Amino acid sequence: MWTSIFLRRALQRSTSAMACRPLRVWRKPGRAASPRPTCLTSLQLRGQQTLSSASLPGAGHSVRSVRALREERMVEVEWKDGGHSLYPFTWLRDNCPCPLCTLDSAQARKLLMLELDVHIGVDAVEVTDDNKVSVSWPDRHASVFHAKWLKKRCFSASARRALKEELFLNERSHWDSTLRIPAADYHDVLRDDKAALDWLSALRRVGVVHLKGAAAEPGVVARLAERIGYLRLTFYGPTWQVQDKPMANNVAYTSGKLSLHTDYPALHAAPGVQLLHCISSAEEGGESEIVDGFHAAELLRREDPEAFGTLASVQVDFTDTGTDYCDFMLQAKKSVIEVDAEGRVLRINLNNATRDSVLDLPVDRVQPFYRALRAFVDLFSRPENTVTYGLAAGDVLTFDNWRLLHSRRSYRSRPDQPRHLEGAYLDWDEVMSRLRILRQSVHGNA
Ligand code: OGA
Ligand code: NM2
Ligand code: ZN
Ligand code: ZN
Repeated sequence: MWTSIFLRRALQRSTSAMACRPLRVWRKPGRAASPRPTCLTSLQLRGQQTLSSASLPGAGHSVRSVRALREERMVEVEWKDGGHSLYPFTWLRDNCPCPLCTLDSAQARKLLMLELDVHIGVDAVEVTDDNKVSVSWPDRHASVFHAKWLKKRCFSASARRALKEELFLNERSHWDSTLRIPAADYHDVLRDDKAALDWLSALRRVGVVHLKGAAAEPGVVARLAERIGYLRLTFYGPTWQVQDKPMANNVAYTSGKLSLHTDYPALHAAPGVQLLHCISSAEEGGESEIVDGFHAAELLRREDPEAFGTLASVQVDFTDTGTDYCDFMLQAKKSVIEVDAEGRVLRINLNNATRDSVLDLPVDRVQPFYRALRAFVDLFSRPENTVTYGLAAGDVLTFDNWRLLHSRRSYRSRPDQPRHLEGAYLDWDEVMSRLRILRQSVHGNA
């Protein structure tokens, strides 16, 4: 409730300079406090400064002063570099780093929600001699926060945006047929942290990296998965062999053409990352194309918003039945273009081979669905959007299976040496985890 009062007051103040008045300020007994009169306009301005200063890497995180804003129930930190940040009392209490509240060995909260007073007040705040922020609570508990820790968690919009990007690296560079696929050496990424960091950073940002120089024998994708963490087991086994197989349990295990697809939409949680290692190439054919599905989806959104809307909303059934690692009978429902709550494209799900004949739509929505799907396929298949490449023995294509579509031309194997790729999947959580650890070890703590 106080929040709404705070906001209402803030709004009132912001509409009239005359409404500016000092906020009630807590003063530490015995120390000459230096409360400046504050009004919403300055609060807003300070918020802005905070955001920009807090979001700049390397910006100072030394505390000039702290005070408790009792009415707003927040601690205000003034930074030496000029910015200010606000921290709600409840949030500070919730995140007390003391050994009673935090299990240091797990870096996890011990404090239970049932133990947290969500209307807590503050007795006193001060800057310690070693530039930390100390908060004394009414129940005699005390919390001491590192300035750097606080600054990173500043609640301003730009600081939150910067931290979100640091944690999740969601910024992508979209591409078309002019892409030159980033390349790295297989042995370098295994032995060198900087090379591994560059590999995974490009995998995240661009969505595809070509690793070269691996041996032309099985085991390479498993070794790469181990370098990251662990691979994602599916019904096709821990790693899987793409070969022309009799009685193939998947169209990929023939010598036929595979149209542009993402792998495994029949799983609700489709694998995030795919590794494809060429052990033996075809005598003829077998080349691949890739497409940036995020780029294609944005083009569709612009060129054919109706088709985009249909593909973002219709839940398409996917199915996969057979026996491999063990027997399976999968069903999943997902949209071809998956978007988040803000409408940003998260994932592309499309494999024409496993798209089910079951179509959960009112009959008059069927034809519009096909029209939309065909519009998307036509768009991403345009030569200006596709990149063609051929894998040679020892090459590994690593790519974002939530983002890229990939294809294969039909092929003919050498009589004595069948075409053979070995593949493996990983999930983005594990890949991002390794990326963060590598960033920390290569660039120091982030
Ligand atoms: C697959 C696949 C590509 C190829 O197995 O899903 O896309 O070149 N294979 O065989
Ligand atoms: N394989 C290559 O969605 C799919 O069926 C993609 C998966 C067989 C593991 C192919
Ligand atoms: Zn504590
Ligand atoms: Zn595939």
